[in-house]
Amino acid sequence: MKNNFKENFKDTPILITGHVNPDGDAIGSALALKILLDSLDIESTVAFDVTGELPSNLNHLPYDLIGIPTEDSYKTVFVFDCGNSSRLGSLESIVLNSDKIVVVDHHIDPTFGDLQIIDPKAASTTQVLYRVFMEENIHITKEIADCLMTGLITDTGRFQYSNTDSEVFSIAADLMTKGSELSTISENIYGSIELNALKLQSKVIDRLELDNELRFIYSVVYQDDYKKYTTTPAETDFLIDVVRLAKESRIALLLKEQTDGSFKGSLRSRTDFDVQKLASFFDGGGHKAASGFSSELAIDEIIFNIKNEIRKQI
Ligand SMILES: [Mn+2]
Repeated sequence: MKNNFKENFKDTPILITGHVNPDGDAIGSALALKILLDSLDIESTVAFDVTGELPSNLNHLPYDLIGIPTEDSYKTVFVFDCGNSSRLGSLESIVLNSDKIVVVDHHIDPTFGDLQIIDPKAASTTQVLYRVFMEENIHITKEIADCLMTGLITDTGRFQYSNTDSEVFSIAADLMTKGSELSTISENIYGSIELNALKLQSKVIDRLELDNELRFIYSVVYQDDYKKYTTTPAETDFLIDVVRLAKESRIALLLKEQTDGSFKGSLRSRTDFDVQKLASFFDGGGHKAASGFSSELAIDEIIFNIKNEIRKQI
């Protein structure tokens, strides 16, 4: 992977972004680059399309470095963790109108970008970015290490998903050597859930439906739930991990109703079953073990289609 990454820092202003409602991997990679560019006195803006607030369990990251785009187009755009430009949301046109797009990712075949630095086998985008930094002899400070570590932790489910290989541990070990506080970050991400969101978990468990034959389990969060429990979608990302706990299941789905009545689905696999294929039925994407999609269908229709697609795979 010889890409002279630093060459792309020359043409400013620079925009740094990632997928809508960014997760730890997208925010972690974006802020790692932002910290680096700041240290080099290179002008850049980090921005995302976010519905509501950024998740509080990632607020160990320097959220204050995130801004809003001030231009209609940029000389250079860095896009992280985003396999399809439509996943940029409201920033899509700014990105596509910009002179040069550099995509750093671990999704399969990103459909856009002038320069693609991609490894679909990598566990996280921060892993891909870490390799680039190492190749280019970029000094990884403690702050950068914490950002890279965050993506590594969240995309491997705390080093538990099947994408956790020895390189992941080598990188994590090196980031710790550079000062990254693994346990503090993990505690914030997984051990600090808003009480109201935690109470909503009981509702999600109540609604669990298991298909024994397909070993498929799912549950739903409605817009009304956020009101009733005084919480927000950003605080409830952990709920899919509750759904996927059921021993009887191998495929887990959590549907979250959106403000317009459509649904966002999060899929997880507990075996080598490929949930990306299920997500792609709805034009969604992600990875073998964790994928997502959006749909305007009713819940019954979504479930009917998912079950059909599962049957095709087994
Ligand atoms: Mn990712």
